[in-house]
Amino acid sequence: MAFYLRLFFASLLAAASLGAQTDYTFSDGGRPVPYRMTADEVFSRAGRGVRSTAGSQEWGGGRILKLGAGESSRKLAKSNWAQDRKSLAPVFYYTGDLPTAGKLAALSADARDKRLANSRRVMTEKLLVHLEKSESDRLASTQPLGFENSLIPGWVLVSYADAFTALDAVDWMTQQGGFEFSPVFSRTMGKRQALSRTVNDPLFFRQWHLLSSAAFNLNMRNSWDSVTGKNINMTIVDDGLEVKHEDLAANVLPLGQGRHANFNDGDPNDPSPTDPKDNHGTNCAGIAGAVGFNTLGVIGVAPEVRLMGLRLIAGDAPEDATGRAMAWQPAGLITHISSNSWGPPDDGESDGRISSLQLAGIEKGALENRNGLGTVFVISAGNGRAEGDDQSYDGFSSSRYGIAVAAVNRSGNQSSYSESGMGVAISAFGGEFKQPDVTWTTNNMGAAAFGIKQEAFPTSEAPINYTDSFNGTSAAAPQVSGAVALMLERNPRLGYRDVKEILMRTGNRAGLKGKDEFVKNGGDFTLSHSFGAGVVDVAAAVALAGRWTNLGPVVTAEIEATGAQEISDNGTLSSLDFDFDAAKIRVEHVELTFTVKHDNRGDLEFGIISPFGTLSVAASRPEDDNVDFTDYTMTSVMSWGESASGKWTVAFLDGMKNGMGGTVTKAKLKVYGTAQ
Ligand SMILES: [Ca+2]
Ligand SMILES: [Ca+2]
Ligand SMILES: [Ca+2]
Repeated sequence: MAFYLRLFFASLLAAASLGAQTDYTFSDGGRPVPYRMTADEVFSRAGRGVRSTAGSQEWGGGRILKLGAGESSRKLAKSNWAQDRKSLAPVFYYTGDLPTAGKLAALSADARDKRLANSRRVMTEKLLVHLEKSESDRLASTQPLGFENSLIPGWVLVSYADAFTALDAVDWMTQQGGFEFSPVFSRTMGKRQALSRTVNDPLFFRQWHLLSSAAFNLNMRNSWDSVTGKNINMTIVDDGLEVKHEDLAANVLPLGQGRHANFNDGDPNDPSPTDPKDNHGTNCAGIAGAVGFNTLGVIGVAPEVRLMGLRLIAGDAPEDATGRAMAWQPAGLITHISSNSWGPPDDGESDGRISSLQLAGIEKGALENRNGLGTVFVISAGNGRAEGDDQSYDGFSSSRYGIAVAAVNRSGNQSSYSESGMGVAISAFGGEFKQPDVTWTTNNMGAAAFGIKQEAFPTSEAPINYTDSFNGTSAAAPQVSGAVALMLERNPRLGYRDVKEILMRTGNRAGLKGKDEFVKNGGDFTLSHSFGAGVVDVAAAVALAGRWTNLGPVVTAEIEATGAQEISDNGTLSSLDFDFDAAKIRVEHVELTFTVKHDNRGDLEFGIISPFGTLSVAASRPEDDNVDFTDYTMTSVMSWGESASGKWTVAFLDGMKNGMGGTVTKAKLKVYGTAQ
């Protein structure tokens, strides 16, 4: 017996010298259970008498403190007064839930923390011992305070002054031999509700676009259990960002470090609105990234995303400033997402062309930012449907570097204002004009902003600092921006085109009703000019992001037609054929660039027919009585996934008999995609 004990101590010492860990097998009511004690960690319930240490973290009702090299929790406990020692406890791990050290080291930091937290057991001041109460004097030398019967016959609960005194008893009984016992541990338990992160933001239940109980919603499901937009940076390009907002501030990157910009009036480094009526940016920011789980206000789709404010559209926006805002990526930081709820006028008569500086900014952002993976540009598709506008005429949202977002209302209808177009990629919830078919979000702080909102929306029920009156493709785009933040947290290696394709692959068409039908194209995408691929399905997009293989590099093919082609005033279709037989390309974007001479260009509609037969349409715009389109580009996503090889046809139609026809003097078709 003596020989055995000596061996036991030798192995104990060896274990202790290897990373301050000791393995035990306790008898838990008769069942052997393996544990490992870590001497370099200590649990502190109150934090009294123990300094805070780097690497410490919350666990259960207290904190796990990490000790320095050469320190041990036993020594630390003994150096504390008895009263303070009561708040401390030894830390064990249930080794049945621990992977090997190698596997543990290979996990991401978050995954490792979760594994450790779930297998962690903290000693209480009690031991469960196989003993009759009448035998209690056998433990006299361990200085127990009391004995009580446990729920297991023949086993008693022995209590000590504190958990470390109980640990001394553990060591004494181990050395003595002949005892069956186990410490009584504390552990954490998983909550079994469907969403294990409890959303405690009081206005959450009004945010119908997030609620699984709503007829139409973003299908968040359990996404927030694993992704919240952590470490993802998003610019809100708008009329300002209330950086001090009670429900945004924790997600806003600090001022004074070159992260924010103000291209309008006021401090050039502070994007806060200078006029309380400039609340649009603050509204958008809350939809994408209001702070979640803080018992305050609302919750964003990405409740831990980091926000940068770029104040650009509160006044007139210089083209170079617009370009800079698009390309924005402060030194030492990655700009993952650029959220844009604005664009050319939706009056149905503007040609929607954007400046080359703006385009260059987007191009730089998409091709160079994020170490070449590209900032993901999310852009509202436009609110001009009632004015006869069509998204195809919007050079910003239809840019091949952006993702155009259309709006759906509470009933699954295309919002009355939301434009259709050949570049619409995806949809989210913009609602309509009255409660309850509007969205809840953050508003500028204070009485002045509250008064402005109440005057505009007398039926508003939102408290000060919030609004229940936000709508439009402006509300839809930041929902997608938030979804993209969750996707990029799941898989930060996605390129900007990968994000767009994943959203389009996972869009939810169920029950949507719009001006345009859903049509299955030759690339197995079912798309509509009203909705693109449908409403964002957050859970599906995040899941697909996690198992995605990036698209290959972009390849292109282009053909320019020669000669002029008349467009008659009598409603006869004019068409041009383009022979792409040699193009071995899987299509993503198709650009049509043309010059048309016409005295009333709103008479015109345009069509692109792919070799598969998929039709992309830019509808005529009755209110556009302007003259000519000059070197003008439209972009379609409707043939995404198709093969470019074969005959493409571009059709021009003047369906308005008013004595004015026109001439096409230039037409070029360019296909972007990957090599087949
Ligand atoms: Ca909140
Ligand atoms: Ca428009
Ligand atoms: Ca005409």
